[in-house]
Amino acid sequence: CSSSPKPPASPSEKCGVLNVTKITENGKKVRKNWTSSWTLLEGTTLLFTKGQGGSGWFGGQSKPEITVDLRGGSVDWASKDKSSKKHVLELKIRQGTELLIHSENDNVINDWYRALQETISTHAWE
Ligand code: I3S
Repeated sequence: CSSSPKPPASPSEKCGVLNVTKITENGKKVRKNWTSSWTLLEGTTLLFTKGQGGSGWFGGQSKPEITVDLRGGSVDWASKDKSSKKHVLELKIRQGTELLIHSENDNVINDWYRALQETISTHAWE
């Protein structure tokens, strides 16, 4: 989050490029559409924008494609039947929406797993 207006980043602020797809919306299964997305975690909000090649979305004209409130959600490693890829997280959020989040890099995805879990558990009672 180098272009963040308030460095240094707090633990609840994180960004990077991830592959993301919705798999369920309003409790209904939807067709996968893996998209490389610039991803920003800020507080309890997770935003995805279409891949910007790492330039970020501050100062860019791109608008968030998906905005997620993590409160009341859950994150876990996706089971094999959800994706054939390695390093995939399954994020369940309110209103019956499920996303898969993937990175080729296991350090990257492990960091995201920790950050998302920390955010969700910290705000579990809100
Ligand atoms: O769960 P699925 O249906 O096997 O997911 C795969 C498909 O979405 C596939 O696209 P099309 O079948 O729409 O062409 C994607 O290319 C694959 O990446 C999906 O599977 P993985 O296992 O990569 O999530």
